[in-house]
Amino acid sequence: MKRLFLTISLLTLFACKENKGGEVKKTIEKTTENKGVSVREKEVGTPPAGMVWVPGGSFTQGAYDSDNLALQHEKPAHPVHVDGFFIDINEVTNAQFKKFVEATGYLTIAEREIDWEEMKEQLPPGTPKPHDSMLRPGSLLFKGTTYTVRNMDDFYQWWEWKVGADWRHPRGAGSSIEGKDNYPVVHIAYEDALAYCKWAGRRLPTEAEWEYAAKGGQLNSKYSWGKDEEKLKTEANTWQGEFPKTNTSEDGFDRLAPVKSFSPNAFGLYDMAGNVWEWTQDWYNVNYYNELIVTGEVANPGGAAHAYNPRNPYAREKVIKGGSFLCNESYCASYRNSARMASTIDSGMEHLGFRTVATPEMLK
Ligand SMILES: [Ca+2]
Ligand SMILES: [Ca+2]
Repeated sequence: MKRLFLTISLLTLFACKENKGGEVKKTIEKTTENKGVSVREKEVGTPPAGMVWVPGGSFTQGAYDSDNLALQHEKPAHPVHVDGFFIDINEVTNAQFKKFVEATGYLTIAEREIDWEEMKEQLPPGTPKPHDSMLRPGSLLFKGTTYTVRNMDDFYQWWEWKVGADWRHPRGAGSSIEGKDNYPVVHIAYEDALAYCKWAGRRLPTEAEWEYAAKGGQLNSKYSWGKDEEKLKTEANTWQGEFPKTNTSEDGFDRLAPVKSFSPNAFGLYDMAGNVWEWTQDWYNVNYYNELIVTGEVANPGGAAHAYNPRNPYAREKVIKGGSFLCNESYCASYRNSARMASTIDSGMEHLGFRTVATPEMLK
């Protein structure tokens, strides 16, 4: 485990603004922008409760040149086709996760004891052992600051390791999920999400599936609701004000919001922007988009063969999508469809959850 070092991965995402492959990307935008959603869908039957069918089609994955908020790792944009799939209309809730735990007795990673010998194998050699008081079950909480942050790379200023924080205690010991059945479950590590999927007969979306679904059929849209940046406050739970010091909560929520608090996108999907980040099944590899761009349109890409992140070389990271209640234009602006971040597979956070998908074959 390396939960304490999840935060290293955050560094990856807010640097390296250099844009490679821009000329190629322009070509792709022209060739795919009007393809639209495929109309050659076979009959797939009635979606399971809480899911909708997303018809397959081709789209441009990644950030356009015109997106001045995009980070380098959202580029180059590249053509992708995804087959149709069913997807949860909302982030998995506390009530849903509770059913799984009650049925299986599953213990999330945040609730388990920490094995330092196991943890240190995934950390840079020579990393000192944290004090024993820190090596206890817990997770990462957003604590904010009381001052204006000058060095936005130093996220330790607004995140803290909290012993006792887990999905049942989202703000640490003493907090609870009582009365919050319809809130997204958080402090869920990748392994936890996989365990839920296995029990539910589902799987996690690929990054391409997730991004395609977020667009809601508006294939050139920057946001899940379309192109209008001015609608951010009314369409998603994000952060308003000076991050991470002052959240003015103009969208109505200072932290998590119940799922479905904002309008769905055109596919009927809620909170594809903001509220909680969502796991995908793809490994995070900084070279992956550059590899895809040379092959032409790729059908159902499943992510890189292995994780690779030079800024966090000992970690095994997966791609997460959608941003959270902490996203702000001054920091990561990750409420955009193409935004992405890496998270170590054994790490949960206060703003990280998931939703599931299924193919017709999985439901037979
Ligand atoms: Ca908010
Ligand atoms: Ca979300």
